[in-house]
Amino acid sequence: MSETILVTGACGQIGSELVPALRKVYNRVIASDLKEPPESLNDASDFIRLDVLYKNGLLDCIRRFKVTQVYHLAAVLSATGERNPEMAWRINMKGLRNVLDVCAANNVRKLFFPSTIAVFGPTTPKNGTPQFTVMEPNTIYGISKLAGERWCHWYHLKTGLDVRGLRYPGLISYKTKAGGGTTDYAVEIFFEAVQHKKYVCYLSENTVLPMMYMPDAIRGTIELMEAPAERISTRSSYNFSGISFSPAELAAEIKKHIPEFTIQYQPDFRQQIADGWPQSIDDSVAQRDWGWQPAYSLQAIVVDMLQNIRRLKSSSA
Ligand code: AKB
Repeated sequence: MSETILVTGACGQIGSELVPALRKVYNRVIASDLKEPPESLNDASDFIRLDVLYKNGLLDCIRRFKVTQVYHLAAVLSATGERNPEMAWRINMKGLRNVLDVCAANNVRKLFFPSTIAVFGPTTPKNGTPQFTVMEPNTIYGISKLAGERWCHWYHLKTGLDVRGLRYPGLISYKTKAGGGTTDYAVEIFFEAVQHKKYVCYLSENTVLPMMYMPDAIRGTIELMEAPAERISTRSSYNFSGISFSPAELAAEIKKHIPEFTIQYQPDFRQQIADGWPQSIDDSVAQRDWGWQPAYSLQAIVVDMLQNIRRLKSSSA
C-alpha cells in the first residue's frame, strides 16, 4: 500500500510490536522516539530521533517524508504520571496538540490516538462499562487522555482530520516489558514465574482489571485504521475489550504450568489507581462499527507467554 507512516513513541510497549506489524502492510513506516531504538526497529534504517514536544521537528519530519498517516504513541502512563504529574500533562497534552496541529495543517490522511480505560473513574459503572458513560478520571494520565479524546473529536469536527482511537486495557506481551503503568504486574508476573517461581504483586489478589494480549491489540489497531471512514462513528476513542481477570486468577492459571509458583500481595499506591478503573468493558460499538473481536483467552495467553519467555531465556543462556 502506498502510504508513509510515522509512529511516535515507537520504542514503547505498543510501538515495538506495532512498527514491525505495520511494516508488513505498508511500504514505508518511520519509527521515531527519544530513545535509542532496539534492534527490531532499526533493521529497516527508518528510525529517527523525534521529540513530540518540539513542534518544528515534527513538522519538518512530516513534510520531508511526506507522511500520510501518524500513529501517535508517545505518552506517559498512569503510575509514572502520578509520580510526575507535570511531565505527564506536558507530554500527553502538548505532544498530542502538536501532532494534531501538524497533521491537520499538512493533509495527513489519518491519525491514530491511543486512549485508555483510565479515562473512566470511580463513578463510572464498573462492569460492562459502556462506550458513553460517566467519565471522572482521578489520575493525571486519565485526565490527560480524556482531554486528548475531546481534542481528537474537536479536530475532526473543525478540520475533518480522520482521527481514530482506542481505549486500551492493560496490555500483555513478552517482547517488550511494560513500563510505568498500573497493569504492568500482568507482564512482570510471567518473567518472575519463569525465572524465580515467585512474584510479589503490588495489587491485591481480587483486583479485577480489563486486559488484552498484544497480538489482539496490534490486530485491532490496524483493523480500526483500515476500516472505511464511513464506519467510524466515534472520533474520541472506542471501548476495546479483551478479557478480565484478577492477580489471583492469573496466578492460578500460571500455577497449572509451574506448580511450584507462589504469589504474595503487597499493595502499594497503584492499588488506589486500579480501584478507580472498570473491571470489564462493553465494546459493542467497536464490534458493530468495524467488526472488532478478540481472539485470546486467559488460558491461551498464559500458554503463549510462558512458551515464548522460556524460548527467549534458553536462547540467551
Ligand atoms: C496503565 O496501566 O497505565 C496502562 C493503561 C491501562 O492504560 N497500561
